[in-house]
Amino acid sequence: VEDVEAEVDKYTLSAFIISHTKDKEMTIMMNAMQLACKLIARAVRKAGVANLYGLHGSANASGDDVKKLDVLSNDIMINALRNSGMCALLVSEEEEKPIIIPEELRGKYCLAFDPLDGSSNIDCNVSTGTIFSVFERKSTGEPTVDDILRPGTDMVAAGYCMYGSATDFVVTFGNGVHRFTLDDSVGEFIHFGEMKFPAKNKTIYSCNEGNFTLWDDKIQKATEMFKAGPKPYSARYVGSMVSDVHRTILYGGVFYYPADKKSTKGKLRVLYEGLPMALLTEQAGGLANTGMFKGKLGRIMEVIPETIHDRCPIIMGCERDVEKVLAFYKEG
Ligand code: AHM
Ligand code: MG
Repeated sequence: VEDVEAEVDKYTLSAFIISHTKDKEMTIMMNAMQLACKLIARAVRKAGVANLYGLHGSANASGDDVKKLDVLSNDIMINALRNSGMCALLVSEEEEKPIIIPEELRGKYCLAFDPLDGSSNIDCNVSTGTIFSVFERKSTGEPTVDDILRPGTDMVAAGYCMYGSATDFVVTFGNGVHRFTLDDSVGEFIHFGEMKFPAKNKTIYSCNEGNFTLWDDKIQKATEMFKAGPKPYSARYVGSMVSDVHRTILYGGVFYYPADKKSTKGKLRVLYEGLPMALLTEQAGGLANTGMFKGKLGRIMEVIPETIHDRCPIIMGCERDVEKVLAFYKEG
């Protein structure tokens, strides 16, 4: 009986947004966002098939088609958001400069996004994702980068869509994290449930340990600690931030991409990687810290990007494990 009821009572992402935000403009903008994610999901899936056929030698559609996916995803996002009529300024990982929306299509939201994060994973059929942060404009007149060079605490929404064995859309409006799964048969994201760190977090550490010798001694010691003792932590690292953060929230543990000798601010970008993932992590009950950055430890949420593609170090995950890493800094 339950199954039958589930079949006739689907809670869609659109319905969820309307009831949770009670905000018409947010609903329209997020409708554009979910449309873009569905289109990207389709393109990723199609390219995957084309690539596998290509590898098999029975078609010529490998290589190029697949490589163009990040460009295609970028165009999809920009068109959908621009045409929603709800945005003023867009920052994309794929665009050097911010996109100013023409006045006749302008709305109040400023968004930053990575249209296809982890795209180096496409060719081997590993999950990728779209990450986004949403700010509300404070100024009037012509939009400028100052409308988005703001701390994470100013975000009104953030989320990601993961293109894996299923397409998951995860979003927060600052009041918990919600997970939706794309039901291809009806083309809708269906509510799956609230997403929270588990009561009993798994012992997992997730980082690119190939950078070990470039890290500061605190991160090195923390990593050694995870591996030490009779019950060492498990190592899990996809190399696709969306997947690594998704797993971290669902199973527990810690994901870090710290600063190193070569990249003194780390690798990941503040506006469309650090901030949105920090808000989601905190809203799911975890912690998101920069580690030692600009002379202090601090919440990623409080980082103010200096430029639109600025970077910051990242340590995020369940409280237990983030605190374990930070303890090495606090000890001095
Ligand atoms: P990208 O935006 O060029 O895809 O790079 C970002 C990705 C993240 O998804 C991931 O966490 C990180 O780069 C992995 O970096 P590395 O290959 O140095 O481990
Ligand atoms: Mg990226």
